[in-house]
Amino acid sequence: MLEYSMLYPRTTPSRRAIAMNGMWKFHLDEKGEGEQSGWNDGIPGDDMIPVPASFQDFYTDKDIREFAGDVWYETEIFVPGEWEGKAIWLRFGAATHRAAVYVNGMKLAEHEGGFLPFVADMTEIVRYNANNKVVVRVNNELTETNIPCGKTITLADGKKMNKPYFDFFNYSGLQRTVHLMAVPKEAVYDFDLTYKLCGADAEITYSVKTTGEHPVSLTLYDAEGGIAAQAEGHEGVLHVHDAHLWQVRNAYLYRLVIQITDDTQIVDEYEQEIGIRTVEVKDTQILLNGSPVYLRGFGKHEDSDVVGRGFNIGVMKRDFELMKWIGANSFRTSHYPYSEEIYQMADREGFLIIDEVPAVGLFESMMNFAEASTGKKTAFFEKETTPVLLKAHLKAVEEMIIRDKNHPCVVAWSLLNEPETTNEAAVPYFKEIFDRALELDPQKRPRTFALIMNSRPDTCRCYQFSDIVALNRYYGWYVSGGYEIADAEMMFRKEMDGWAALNLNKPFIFTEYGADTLGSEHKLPSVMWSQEYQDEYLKMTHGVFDAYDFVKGEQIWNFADFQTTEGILRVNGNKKGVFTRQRQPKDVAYLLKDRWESLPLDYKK
Ligand code: BDP
Repeated sequence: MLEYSMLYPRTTPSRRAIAMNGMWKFHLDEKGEGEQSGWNDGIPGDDMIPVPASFQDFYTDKDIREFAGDVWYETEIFVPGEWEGKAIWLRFGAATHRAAVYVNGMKLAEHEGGFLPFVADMTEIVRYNANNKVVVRVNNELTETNIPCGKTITLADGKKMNKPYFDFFNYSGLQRTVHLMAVPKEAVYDFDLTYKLCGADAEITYSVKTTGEHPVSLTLYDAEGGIAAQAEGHEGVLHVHDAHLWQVRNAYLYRLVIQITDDTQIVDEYEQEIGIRTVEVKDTQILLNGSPVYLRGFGKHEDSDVVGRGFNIGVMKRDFELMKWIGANSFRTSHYPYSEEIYQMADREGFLIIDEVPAVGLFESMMNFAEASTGKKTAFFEKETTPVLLKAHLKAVEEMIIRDKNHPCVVAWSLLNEPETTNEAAVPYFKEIFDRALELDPQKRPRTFALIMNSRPDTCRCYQFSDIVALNRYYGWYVSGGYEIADAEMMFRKEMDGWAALNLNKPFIFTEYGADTLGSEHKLPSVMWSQEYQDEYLKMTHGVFDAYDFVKGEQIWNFADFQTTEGILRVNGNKKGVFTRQRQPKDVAYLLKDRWESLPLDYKK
């Protein structure tokens, strides 16, 4: 059990939640002196930046953009006197990658992992009817003992630099909303829901965890506000007559209200929109409410101009409009759990989400040769530090599943992206992660991970853990691109024949395929990087998907161009977007729109 509740902050008759968005004081800790110099009582300087946002892209100084180390934030928050008697929390949507929180000078919380929420409980030290000083130290250094993996090096001039083992810019800071919350001391802590469809009716089996002993009651309201079902007790069943199901791109949301009451009054009330739907894998099918679905959509990033990975409500809206326009029905939250508001929107819009934990960069590379001097290659999962990494990874899986389990949009868990799988040492590591996910999820949603190119039918030792086998494949881009594309297709089909021969009787999906393309380039006949080549590449790739019945989904890499570390393989970022970073279509968007609008939802049923 986590030491704090993961429930999304809401104002209800018994609760208060105030978003602390705005300008916060900000200071880089270049010398790593903040802790000793008492910055917990107040940070130096008078610079201010917006929260939520990544700090990197506001400044014109490259040393700031590339900064590795501690950055400090400070703000003041007024706590109303009428909140006395409640628990007072600061709830961080995320702090990337680790943080310490101080209120009125006192350290109240520390959290590791940059993409999931945590709470600092300030009840004991709060000053009511007064301003309280909030200081946050955020550290953005990459390590091999936390996810996502990378390392931090020191340059000859003494400056530190992050070296990600992954292909997205190491944006960091307070990138999601911080809330001030007042919650009753006896409160709803968590709840689980599982669904069963019985003809036209539905049964919702629930269990509610509270922090006290008073009785619990649940009321389910339909979209018109009518009462659809009621139940009493910490555990039980809500019987919904003539249930409206939550369907792909046709969402129906009920409002679940959970109350704790004593003889005279409501002790706590929490509410959340929920959708009635089942999800399961049967043979090679992915079934939603018992009917086959073929996934079409994207691997995405939280990434946009100026605010970087900061949650941007306008960009979120634009992205959903583009996904609807192009005929998508799903996306993967590559490569980390996204802001909670994005899942709320997917719940309303009926998009299916493959929810991914930030386990990326878990791969052997030239940088990771632990025993390089001896010439002996150590596989990624047999390092001395592997147990520490596993612990951080398990904790992220726990936080993600507890945070997201009640969203109807979440239909699968992606537990790693492109890990090393060809060495036997990966097997026990995978087993722990996959077992834990199954144990934590009341709905037992399918689990998956994205297989890198060299994890093939003959080399991968971990595909058996997946309920849905997810492939990231770049035949015609990283392998035999350009005029060699016919060879690429042959190799691709050969690999797919290899999977077919294994007869796994599981659905396969493509969680990545794509070609870097500059929105500025046209060339006839095509060359790699031109829009014409992106079209050609997709036509070849889709032809292969269509030839294998067990392929039950395609999520192209990437929805939009996104920022990466600079280097000779990246032209100011990764350009595999179907849309530019400014969210305008490349040619290929029209090709995808034609295809996706013509594919039936139950394609290859
Ligand atoms: C895969 C990664 C993804 C990269 C992509 C690419 O999963 O993060 O951005 O390839 O190379 O390796 O474009």
